[in-house]
Amino acid sequence: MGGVLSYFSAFFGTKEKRILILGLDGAGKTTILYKLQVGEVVTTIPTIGFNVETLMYKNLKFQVWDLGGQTSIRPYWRCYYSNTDAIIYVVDSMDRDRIGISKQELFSMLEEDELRKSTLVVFANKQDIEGAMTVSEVANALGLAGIKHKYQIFKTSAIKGEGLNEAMEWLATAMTQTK
Ligand SMILES: Nc1nc2c(ncn2[C@@H]2O[C@H](COP(=O)(O)OP(=O)(O)OP(=O)(O)O)[C@@H](O)[C@H]2O)c(=O)[nH]1
Ligand SMILES: [Mg+2]
Repeated sequence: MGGVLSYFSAFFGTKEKRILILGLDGAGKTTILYKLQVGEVVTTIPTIGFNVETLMYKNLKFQVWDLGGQTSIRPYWRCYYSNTDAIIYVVDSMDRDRIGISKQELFSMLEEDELRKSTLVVFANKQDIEGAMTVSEVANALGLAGIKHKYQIFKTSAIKGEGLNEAMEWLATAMTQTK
C-alpha cells in the first residue's frame, strides 16, 4: 500500500523534497524559515541543534531543516547531508569580516559527495541594512563563479520579507527540472 501511494505521490510531483538551510551564525536562517512558514518575523535565539518545518511551494512539499551556524556546531552539518535535494545558504551581507569564513564553509560543504547533486540557492540576506554588500559583492566574495553545482543567488531581507518568494520560486522550478 505504502509503495503504491509513494509511487503516485512521486508521479504527481508531491514527493517531499529535503532542504537544508546553512550559513554562519546570525546570518538569518531561523528568521527565514519562520518568515517562509508563517509569514511573520519571529524573535529568534541562536539555534543549538536544529528546527525542522514543512513548507508547500508550487505543488512541492519541502521538509526544511534549519541548522545552528555557530563555529562549534558547524562540524555537525554533515550529519544532515544525506538525501538533501537543495541547500539554502544564507549570508549576512553586513558581515564583511566573516565573508571569507562563510566562503570556506560553503566550499568545504560543496565538496561533500553526498551533496554533489544538490541544488544551491544563496541568500545575500539583510539587504535592508544600509551599507550591506550588494548581491554581486557577495557573489564575488563567495567565489560562486567557481561552483559546479546548479546555483542561483538572490538578495533577501528576511525582516522585510523581500526576495524570499523569488528565491523559493526559482528553487521549486530548478528542483522539478533536475528530478
Ligand atoms: N536587519 C535584518 N536583520 C535580520 C535579517 N534576518 C535576520 N536578522 C536578524 O539577525 C539576527 C540573527 O537571526 P537568526 O535568524 O537567529 O540567525 P541564524 O542564522 O538562525 O543564527 P544561528 O541560529 O546562530 O545559526 C536576529 O536578530 C534577526 O532578527 C534581515 O534580513 N535584516
Ligand atoms: Mg538559527
